[in-house]
Amino acid sequence: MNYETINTERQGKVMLFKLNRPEQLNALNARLIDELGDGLKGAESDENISAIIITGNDKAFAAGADIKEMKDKTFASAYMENFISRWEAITLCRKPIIAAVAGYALGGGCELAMMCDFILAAKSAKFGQPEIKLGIIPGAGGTQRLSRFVGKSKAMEMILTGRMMDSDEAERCGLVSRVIRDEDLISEAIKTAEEIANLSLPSLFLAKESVNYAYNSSLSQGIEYERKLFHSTFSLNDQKEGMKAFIEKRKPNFKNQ
Ligand code: DAK
Repeated sequence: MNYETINTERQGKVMLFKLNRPEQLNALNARLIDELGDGLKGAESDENISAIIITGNDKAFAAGADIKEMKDKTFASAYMENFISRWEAITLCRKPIIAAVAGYALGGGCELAMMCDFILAAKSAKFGQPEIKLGIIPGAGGTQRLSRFVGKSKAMEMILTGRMMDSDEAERCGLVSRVIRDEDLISEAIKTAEEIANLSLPSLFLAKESVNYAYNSSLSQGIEYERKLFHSTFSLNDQKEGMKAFIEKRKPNFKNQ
């Protein structure tokens, strides 16, 4: 895959997308979002890929949507071009996606990280929704996802003041799953992605679908939905293989069936 604003790297069953607009702190312009969406669609349909990583560079995961590109938009142009739809490829991807964040993850950058399945943060990571300082509000899920991650009080404070939080605060409040030394971020993300990629892909799809359902349902609906998905796992050959391997004290050899 040859793109201008992202680099791709394949490691076994893991596909890594590295945002690549370093002079603009990886500001997310339309081209980058389109290329990332296209890359994700390719990874989704590639049966040799089972897990995905999105990362940036040492200084920035992404410092937000590209302000220079956005500044002259009008209500009509934003509304008519359906500005948000480009971002949907990220949330539609069924394969597990890890955000590996070092440096700034601001505005759309923080929203992009939150669209992934979980966030591994380098010690240097800084998260924020500073849109209010530009006279706008978050527009790619920030008010909704940040509140669900960190609760109303902290989300309100972050969104109403635009202040950033560091990686330790982000871990304390549940925005990120782990904080890792900067120099180990990518190797740790790849190791984690490889562990996931060696599991049964249909089970991973079901697990991801079930967790995501928790954000769109009441507890009782979610429990009911999970139970149905759980029952369906017994139709997989991978379930037979996983349990047989446990009893035979060997590693399972999942075939994604
Ligand atoms: N857009 C464009 N360029 C950016 C940028 C951005 N978001 N962030 C940084 N840059 C550029 C700077 O302009 C500068 O370029 P030159 O001026 O040298 O050409 C270069 O990157 C380096 O930045 P600085 O010189 O500012 O670097 P510092 O280390 O001094 O400061 C900083 C780093 C991250 C604190 C600072 O750059 C900063 O405050 N950046 C802006 C952060 C921000 O406000 N982010 C939120 C943007 S609004 C939607 C989807 C998404 C969104 C909305 C709707 N839909 C689909 C509906 C999202 C909106 C946003 O994200």
